[in-house]
Amino acid sequence: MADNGANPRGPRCIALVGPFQSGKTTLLEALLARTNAIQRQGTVDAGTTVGDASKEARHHKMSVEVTVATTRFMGDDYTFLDCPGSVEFVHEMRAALPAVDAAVVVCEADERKVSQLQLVLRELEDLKIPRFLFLNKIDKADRRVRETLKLLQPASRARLLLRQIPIWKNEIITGFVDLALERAFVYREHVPSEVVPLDGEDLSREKEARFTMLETLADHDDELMEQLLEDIPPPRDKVFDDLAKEQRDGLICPVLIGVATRTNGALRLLKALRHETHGVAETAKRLGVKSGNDPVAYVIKTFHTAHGGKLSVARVLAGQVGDGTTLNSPAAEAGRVSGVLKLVGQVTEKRGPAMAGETVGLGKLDHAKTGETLSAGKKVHPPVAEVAPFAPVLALAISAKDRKDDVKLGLAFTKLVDEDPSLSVHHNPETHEIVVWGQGEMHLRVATERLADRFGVAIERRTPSVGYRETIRKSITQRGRHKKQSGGHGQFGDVVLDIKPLPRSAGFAFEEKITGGVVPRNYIPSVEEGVIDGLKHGPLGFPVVDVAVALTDGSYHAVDSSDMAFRIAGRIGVVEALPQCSPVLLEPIHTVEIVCPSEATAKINAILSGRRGQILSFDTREGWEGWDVVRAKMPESEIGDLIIEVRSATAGVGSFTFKFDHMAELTGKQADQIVAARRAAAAE
Ligand SMILES: Nc1nc2c(ncn2[C@@H]2O[C@H](COP(=O)(O)OP(=O)(O)OP(=O)(O)O)[C@@H](O)[C@H]2O)c(=O)[nH]1
Ligand SMILES: [Mg+2]
Repeated sequence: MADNGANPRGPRCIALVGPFQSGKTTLLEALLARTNAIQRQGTVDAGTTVGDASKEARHHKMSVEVTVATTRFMGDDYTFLDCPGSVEFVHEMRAALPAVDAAVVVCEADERKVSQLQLVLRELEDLKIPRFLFLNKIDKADRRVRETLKLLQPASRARLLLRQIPIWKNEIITGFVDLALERAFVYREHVPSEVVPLDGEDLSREKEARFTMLETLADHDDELMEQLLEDIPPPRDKVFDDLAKEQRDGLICPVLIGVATRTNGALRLLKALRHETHGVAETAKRLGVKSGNDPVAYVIKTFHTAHGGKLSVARVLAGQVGDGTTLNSPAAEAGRVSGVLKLVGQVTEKRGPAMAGETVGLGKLDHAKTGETLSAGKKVHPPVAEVAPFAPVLALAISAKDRKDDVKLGLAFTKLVDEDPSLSVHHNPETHEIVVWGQGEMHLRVATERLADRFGVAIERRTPSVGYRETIRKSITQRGRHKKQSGGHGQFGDVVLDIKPLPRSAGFAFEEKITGGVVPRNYIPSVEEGVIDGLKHGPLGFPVVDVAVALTDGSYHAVDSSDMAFRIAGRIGVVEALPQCSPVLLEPIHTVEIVCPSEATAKINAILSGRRGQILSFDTREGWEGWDVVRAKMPESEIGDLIIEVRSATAGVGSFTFKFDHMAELTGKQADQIVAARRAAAAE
């Protein structure tokens, strides 16, 4: 296995994924430094990394979007996609994954992050993407790597296979032994590790660990098993072949170790990627793309640049994409490529056409969307992947500080949602609020920061209104009379209304029982309009629902009656009647379905009960070992910030979906507070 020479696999696209803050962005920096794409390795803490270059990411010292960087290593191009680890930005990762050849899952020896690791590994397992585990931060390790692996194993369906073991000196890890190569290395800061003789205690530990590794490989290779049983040392190439094959078949996940901040382990990782990951041909096959001349590309991410133009990061899966190529999506024409760019974070460089396997920036594809498959053949290529964003869990009401920015705000939102489909924006016509839905507090905060930073719109944020309603519990007969004599023409309308409650969710019904023309036919629709006017704001301050109103009697005046007069009379009748009908508040109740690791289920139940939730059931989550699903009915007002508590009870991995179920009466102190708050707001 020569390290140099021609490599038929060509450009690779590799995702860096893993739990929150495990060191992905730092590892990208290390890989770029090691391959000389950058002069010096920056740090996240100093804000000098290639990744996380946006103002928002720097400010929060976390990744909030995918960073794309292409570098060259031993004659091949590698494009790394550094994905955010926070569950609130998981959509970025999910959209990026389908087109990659392999993933490096960066993790730490931290039991609180095992569930997050499981979520990430599941995505990769489901998509059948070969993966390495990079056990980072081993400079801080205080337990043996083998124990760490035991801790992490439940997160992975594939066997975690230790490829490297650390060399300890005085309780500090000073280097590692590569078990496949059978070579020992001593770490040196920011320069490649030095090969040292493998002897003494390290050698006996190596022998033992290597045997364990080979045994695991032999589980799926009879020939190797025989060799082990007969004590024949297997050829090194065979071991490498087995490693690569079993990883590709999803049977094992090799584990490498390192310290991203010091570039330790970066070179070995690069070599593993070089030798053991396949190129675009295999990836295209997995995605059902036939090789050929017709271009097919997958959009990893699309965004609006500071200069206003659109840039789409795409991996070419077949054919060639150059300046002027017209690309279509299954939905519509995406546009004509104007500019093909090499990307290293925010630094871009114009380049020639991109061949199959390359990951590049494509300019001016005005209609391209994140996660879309673009093609230029006679027939539009079907989507290679469908990436539906998770349902949003947290909402924020937003308005422009200055009303004259309303239009600008609308346009900015269109762009933000275009870039990030896990964000959605709704207009509430009843409250005139713009409500933004997202994946959590930080997600929404970053969205609002972008509005200010990138689009220059200053905004105000509020908790969105809950959709309260009110209804009545008693029937009444009420007269509504409107009479005005001012100068010439007067106004006269007079109606008698029977008002009664209807069953829940029956809405509103209007009936007329006029006999003898006491209210002329042509005025009756106006009476109904007036009634509807009167129901818009009930005595408690909310729209009134589930009532039936019948017009039973009334009178008119030949000259002074008019549509307007009868409309006003209808409204007066209702407004005067409702306070006497024992009005009651209605609140929306939703069915909520929470998924969480089983050890958090008791906490989740407590959270739900504390929020007036009525638990309906809890079960094991199908297909998810060690997870539960809890169903409950819960008031909308309690769902508002539920995600914050659910996340803190589940180390960030719990989530929920909800659906409107019914309206329920709310009385007592809580109802009084809501009504008082409504009155105070109306008086402002
Ligand atoms: N001690 C030590 N710290 C590290 C190492 N790698 C990263 N860190 C630190 O861990 C923190 C998080 O690093 P990042 O590279 O931002 O982690 P990330 O995985 O990209 O974070 P997200 O993208 O927000 O999930 C920073 O303070 C890094 O300096 C390492 O190998 N050893
Ligand atoms: Mg990061």
